[in-house]
Amino acid sequence: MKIVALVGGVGGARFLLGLKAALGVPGSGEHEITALVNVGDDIWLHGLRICPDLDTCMYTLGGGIDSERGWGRAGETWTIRDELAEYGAEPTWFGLGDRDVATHLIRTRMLRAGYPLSAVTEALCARWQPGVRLLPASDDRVETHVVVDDPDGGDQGGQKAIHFQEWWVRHRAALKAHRFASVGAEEATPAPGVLAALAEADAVLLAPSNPVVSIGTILAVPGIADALRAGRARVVGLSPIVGGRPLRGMADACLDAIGVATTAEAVGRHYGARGAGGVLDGWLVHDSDWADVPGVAVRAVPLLMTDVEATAKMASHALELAGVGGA
Ligand code: FO1
Repeated sequence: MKIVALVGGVGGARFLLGLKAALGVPGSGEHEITALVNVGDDIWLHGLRICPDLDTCMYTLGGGIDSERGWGRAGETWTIRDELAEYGAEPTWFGLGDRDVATHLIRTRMLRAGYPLSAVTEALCARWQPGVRLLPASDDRVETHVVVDDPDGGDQGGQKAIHFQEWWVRHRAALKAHRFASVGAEEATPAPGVLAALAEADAVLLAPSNPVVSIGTILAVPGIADALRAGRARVVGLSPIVGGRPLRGMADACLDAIGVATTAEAVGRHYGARGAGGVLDGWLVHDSDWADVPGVAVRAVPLLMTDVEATAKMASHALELAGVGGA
């Protein structure tokens, strides 16, 4: 079976661990997982190209992640970060770990040599062997920027656009977000292999990632949402909202900004039914929630990714709802 999953960072990576377990990947090779990974968080810092969601997936699946933080490397040291701070080299609010910097140096060197991000990711994954093909949603820059109240705007009520990472890491999403912009989306195309993977998929899953700045930003790449709708595979999403709250991160702040309530039902309706301009055929909500999403088959199952086994059960439920059966 060929399964495609749209994923963001921490939640998406954890989901992929469970999906691998549910399908016994890598194993006898009859199942193949391709992850379409969000690139909206990517940022140039200190001359290096940082790709948080690709790296979180690569490290998590390759066994190098710091599972406490959910990003960056286990056993990390911070000498470079501290030395940069000693020079007063801004920004100091984004911590680059020493081991992590090696990844960014390889990526930056390859990008500067003209390799597309998808080729860079493949080269980095040769070391980490994630067991899942990691594809950036696009090889083009499609960066998420957030329009916020300008903290220095005084009483003019000024607004300004800042990079998602500044909003997320420096301000902890505390600045009210008015809207999100996927800068570069108009000119972007899906990375090589993305449309083919969607065309050949037996099932497509939307991981329980942030619906706005992870799944939404993947669907903002021209051609990807249409490919989900045109594909023969059923599309099943898993709600990242449980009991009216996001399980991690600050999805509520993002949903507020686009006027979507922080409920499993509202997010399901936001993704929409395939037949009505949306992308969903099925929607999994946590067993304490319910959702009525017209045109979409809804199932309530446990959705807490407490460990790989629990996540594997979620993935199996999603695969069943997608009509390809569990493991
Ligand atoms: N998140 C933080 O809250 N603080 C950081 O200093 C930080 C550094 C960082 C470095 C590399 C990387 O790949 C991720 C990093 N993150 C950090 C997490 C990152 O902001 C998030 O993982 C995603 O962008 C949102 O999912």
